Amino acid sequence: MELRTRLWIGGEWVDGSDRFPTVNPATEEVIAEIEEAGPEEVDAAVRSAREAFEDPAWRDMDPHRRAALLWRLADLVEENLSFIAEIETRDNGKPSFESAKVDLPFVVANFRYFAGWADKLSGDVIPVSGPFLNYTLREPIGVIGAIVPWNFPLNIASWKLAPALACGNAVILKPAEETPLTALLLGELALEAGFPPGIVNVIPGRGPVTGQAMVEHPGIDKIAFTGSTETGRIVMRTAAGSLKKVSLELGGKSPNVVFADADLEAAARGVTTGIFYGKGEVCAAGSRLLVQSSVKDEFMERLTERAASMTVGDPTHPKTRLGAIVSREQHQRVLSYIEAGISEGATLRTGGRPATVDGRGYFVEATVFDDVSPDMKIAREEIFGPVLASMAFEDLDDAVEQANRTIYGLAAGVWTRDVGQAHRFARGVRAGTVWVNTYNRYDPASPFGGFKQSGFGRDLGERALEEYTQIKSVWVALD
Ligand code: TXE
Repeated sequence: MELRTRLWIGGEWVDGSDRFPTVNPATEEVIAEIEEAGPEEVDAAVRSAREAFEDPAWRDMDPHRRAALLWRLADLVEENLSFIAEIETRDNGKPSFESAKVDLPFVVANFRYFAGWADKLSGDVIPVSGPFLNYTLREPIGVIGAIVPWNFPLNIASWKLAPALACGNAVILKPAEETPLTALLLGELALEAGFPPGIVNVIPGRGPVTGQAMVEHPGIDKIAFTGSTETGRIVMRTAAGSLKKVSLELGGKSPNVVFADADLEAAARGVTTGIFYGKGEVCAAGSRLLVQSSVKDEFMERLTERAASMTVGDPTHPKTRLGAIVSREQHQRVLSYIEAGISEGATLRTGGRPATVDGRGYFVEATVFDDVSPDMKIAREEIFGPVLASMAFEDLDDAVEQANRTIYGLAAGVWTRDVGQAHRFARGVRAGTVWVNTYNRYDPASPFGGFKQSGFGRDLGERALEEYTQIKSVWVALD
């Protein structure tokens, strides 16, 4: 494979109407100039996807053949894994460990999981009144516009692509402008796997240009979006123009709750990875720590020690666990939140400063704030960086109340040895995923998505099939 920089439409590399640079955030060097899809190219991608979707070669393809293509795509990602992982790390700044050992293997597993669904989509036979047979067909929606963010570029792309293809749709994928490189490789691999040209199109571009044109385009039947809550609102508003379907996986401010009876060492480990994995650029990051007051001091000591030992490093080094923040802009944003934390009176336990490797790069130290109060910015807003806001709670009711004191509802973690307490917390917290004595667990089979302003619709698992199919009810008179 080689680096690609042009638009992938109808199984061909084509030029865009503009260009933008993609930068390696660890070195500040431009990796490549990328072609950008303007409204004209978006239109070309829609035509190509629509034609491919209507073509009997795809429409009438045996479902188990679709399964075989998805399985082949998984194999191709796996065969090229080290190259793709290297590109992901250069484009995003995440450690090679994460790209090669976690993110990309998940992509492979995800395509395999949804390959298994391709020939198992069925409708129902419904007992209705009168001499009628009523049954449902589960049909693809049509052309899916997948708009994905920069934190897990290929991973989240596969969350949309795999179920969309398993259900027989055509896809136009727009990667984030910060990280367009691996999505382009995926487009090429889809053709090699045997998907007809036009079934997978990849069109990089900036959100307000390419993304906006996609959401406005009447030829796209559904937008599957992952990104910020703010942009999610714009997407939903714009999609109303053509009444296209929308699913939104948005931001979070997820609580990680440590009870006094927890295995505190395991909890300290879990809270550390919960906030610092992926540099904290994780929608489900455990960015609000709630610790029961009786063990607060002891726990904060353990945690601070762990955080302080997480030094930033060259993302390509196999031992690095804290990489570079994705872009200069995001770097500034994270630092401004740290300033807000300090000026609003939180106690800075460790970190808090920008860092570089060999004098370059957009790094930030692993940062832990203590004595945070709920009205502070760092307790309320999604920072999307390696910054933890810690608070105390008294009992279960207080923990649930504080955990829910947010506009978001993506995920939550709870650490306790009391089984009843764990389940009561899981019931009480308003979040789409709850982790008990663990954090950041994902599996292609388990649904993921938000409550409240973290969005709606579910990625992954059987539930994702509902996002990419529509139900047709067929009535047959029997007399
Ligand atoms: O996100 P955007 P940004 C949060 C996080 C971060 C902040 C800003 O807090 O600091 O958002 O990041 C496309 N029409 N998250 O600005 O804008 C865009 O090109 C259509 C959380 O990068 O949401 C990209 O492909 N599309 C989040 C995608 O939306 C538009 C992940 C996400 O970018 C568009 C990322 C428009 N008008 C950021 N404007 C998570 N929950 O995982 C932008 N886009």
